[in-house]
Amino acid sequence: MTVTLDPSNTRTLPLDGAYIRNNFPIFRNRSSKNPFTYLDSAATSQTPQQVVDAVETYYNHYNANVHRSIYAAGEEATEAYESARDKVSNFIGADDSHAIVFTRGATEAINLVAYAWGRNNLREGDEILLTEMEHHSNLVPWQLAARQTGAKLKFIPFSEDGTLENSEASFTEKTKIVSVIHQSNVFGTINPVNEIINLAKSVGAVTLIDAAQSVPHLHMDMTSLDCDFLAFSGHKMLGPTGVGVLCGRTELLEQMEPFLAGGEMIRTVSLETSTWNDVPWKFEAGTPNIAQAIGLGAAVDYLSGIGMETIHRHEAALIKYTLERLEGMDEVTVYGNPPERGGVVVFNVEGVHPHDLSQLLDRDGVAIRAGHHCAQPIMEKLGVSATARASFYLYNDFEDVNRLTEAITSSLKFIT
Ligand code: C6P
Repeated sequence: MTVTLDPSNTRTLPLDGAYIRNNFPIFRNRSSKNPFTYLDSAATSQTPQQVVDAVETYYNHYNANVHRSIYAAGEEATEAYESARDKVSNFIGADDSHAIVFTRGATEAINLVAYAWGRNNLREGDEILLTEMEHHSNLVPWQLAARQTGAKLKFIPFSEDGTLENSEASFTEKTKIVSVIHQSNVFGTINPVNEIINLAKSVGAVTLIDAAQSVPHLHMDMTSLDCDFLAFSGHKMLGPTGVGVLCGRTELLEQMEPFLAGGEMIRTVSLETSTWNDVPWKFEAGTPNIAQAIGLGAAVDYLSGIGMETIHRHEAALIKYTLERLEGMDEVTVYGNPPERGGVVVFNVEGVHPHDLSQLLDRDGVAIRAGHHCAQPIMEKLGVSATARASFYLYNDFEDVNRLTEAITSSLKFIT
């Protein structure tokens, strides 16, 4: 693959963003006066033609329900749906001890555990250990579980640089579940989850990793990570919206009561009672998001074809360059400076509200996120109500960073 040089020709990127963008129809379709500079992949990534084709092929050639249709199209649909499950499992290095449950997204995957595991395993006085940098999706479900069971929430704090503080003291014999964000959607911090999982194991706690921002960007190996649950979303890793994954330890999933109930998740039903299907189908009530799961399978093929380590190195080079450019601008404040980070940066520009900044940048074709990033407790600790955020993926390059900083400069001129 060709490489992209930065404007001063001193650095190269592992991937050629322009070449990769050719696979993504949106970059052709949206370019007008300015190229579409998409810097919001942490919210939702763009979709390559290969994923669109997989979804279209399902609808055009074998659209039928799964697991219940005894005719060729239905069997093809079941085969493609189950093959997507195998692809996802291989992609994250899961072995037989872990099962892949398709959900609507990371949010639903975490709610599934908080509800179906929490309801039967948490008691008054137990501790649920989270960090202060959780996305609302890994905070609010645990607030509900605590309210329902009498368990207590505890938090590992983070410091000014956006890294977790020494967490050892937070683990006690009362800790029953440790649920932590792997890569922060605000600071980009890659948290030391191996260390956290080991500490959790030492007190006999169950572990959940919110991998919504890490599975799309890092090489993941469930066998060595060895957490009990891992949650992530398809739409942040080139897949369609409406599909996500809970990878769970089979033994725990078998012990858990169902989350949603209805068709497909049962083995037998009488008027009075029911028995449950095997894991993972016990947790997939009703008709699943078939096309979306098949699309996720195609996304995983695409990412594997490029290589997760290459993608991570690409984003590391981009974020390094971005930080140099932003830190050179007097009006810009960057929040956090974690040594281990992914391709995400949050910042504010003096005198410009992040929402206004986002709108002004949009005039130059630059799409960033502005707001609290579904992490209001982080904003509160930083003492701001909102920030701007730029996030990168494999289709970005140095030109995108230049367009971001140039657009910030023109916004400042526009405001003053
Ligand atoms: N963060 C962001 O712009 P869903 O919405 O279920 O696909 O993912 C929820 C979620 C869970 N955990 C983390 C760490 C996340 O970053 C997200 C989604 C997006 O930061 C949308 S708010």
